[in-house]
Amino acid sequence: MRLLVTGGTGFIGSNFVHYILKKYPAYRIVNLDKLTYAGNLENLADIKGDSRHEFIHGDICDQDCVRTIISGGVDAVVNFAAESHVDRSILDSREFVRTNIEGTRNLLDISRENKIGRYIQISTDEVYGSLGDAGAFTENTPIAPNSPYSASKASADLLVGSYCRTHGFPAIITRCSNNYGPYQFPEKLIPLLITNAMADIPLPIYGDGLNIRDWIHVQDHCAAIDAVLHHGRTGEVYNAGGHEELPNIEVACRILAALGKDESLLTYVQDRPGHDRRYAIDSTKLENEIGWKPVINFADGLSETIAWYSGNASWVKHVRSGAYLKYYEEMYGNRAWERRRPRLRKATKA
Ligand code: NAD
Ligand code: TDX
Repeated sequence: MRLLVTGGTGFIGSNFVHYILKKYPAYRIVNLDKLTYAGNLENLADIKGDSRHEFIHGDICDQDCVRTIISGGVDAVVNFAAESHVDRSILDSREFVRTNIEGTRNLLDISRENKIGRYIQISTDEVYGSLGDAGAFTENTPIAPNSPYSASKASADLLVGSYCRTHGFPAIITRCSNNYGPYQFPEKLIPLLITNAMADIPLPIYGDGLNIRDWIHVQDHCAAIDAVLHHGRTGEVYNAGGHEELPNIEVACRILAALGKDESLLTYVQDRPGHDRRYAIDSTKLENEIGWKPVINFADGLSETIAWYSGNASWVKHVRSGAYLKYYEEMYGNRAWERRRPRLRKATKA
């Protein structure tokens, strides 16, 4: 099988490239990535020179580039390429609309033109919006995105669905909960907290710290995509979640404890506008139909992830420099800092 993986130098994409090459030694991967701030060839340094992996520096919105790759012979497309950070979409949504919507349309049209046999759109649980205290998102939950990021992902999902129904295009959508693990850019909660704690920098907690996310290790997400790629039904949506719901403050306290750091580093800051309160994913469909289920529990996955960041100081140093410091100042510099003790008792009960 020859796969086109887009966004394969980012966090989940690079983990997926590693996963596939290890599990399927005969597969070939073409990896198309624009190398935005989130793309990092260091994530693939260990497979440099592996002839099964070909990296192409390009944009999924570029018609000629995508057409040359796909018409050159591709069995399936797995589209990870995206602008992926909610906070950045609040500052400026233009690239989100361009890459996440127009880029997806370009991939769909050229895949269709070349009669690609399978197309996997990597979407997110955020398209469903925010949950109250009870229940979980199923594939039938109505789409109700709240951020420009999730609105752009939801738009792409609607386009993919329309190509399935109108053109009989063989696409499948996956919607996964919050990922964590090696190679995640430290703008996202877990790597930001780990790398700040390692450097004794305050840990910014939005709002009351009681927003809840359902954490899944990136290896489990890769296994879910593998399952859908090989056994999923065309035209379907599959949710994937970790069954590990935790309030943010609890995650932060666990990271501090694991690193032997003091909770005085916790710092509550101004909330994210439109901040979704709770996500939880019901993956019954994927579990019953294809037999996938997550196997890495959060306690083990988090300690392994902390060990990875601690053991990869040069990766962390390269990533947390230049443009990252500028971004950090813009995002956190003017956010009314308020140091106070965590409300862990309440958080644990939530
Ligand atoms: P990421 O930001 O780490 O990586 C995105 C990658 O896409 C980068 O390598 C970047 O260079 C590339 N890219 C951006 N614009 C491009 C363009 N126009 N053309 C080609 N490449 C481009 O993101 P991630 O966390 O790895 O997420 C990957 C996908 O999974 C995204 O579609 C995201 O919406 C989805 N997702 C992420 C999570 C999560 O928790 N991180 C959860 C569910 C779904
Ligand atoms: O500094 C922070 N402090 C904080 O309290 C950051 C960066 C985040 N948070 C909170 C906001 C959220 O409640 O932590 C939670 C997780 O935030 P993010 O890591 O930004 O993730 P989230 O907004 O939940 O979206 C993620 O999951 C779904 C990914 O970024 C998306 O790409 C994916 O689609």
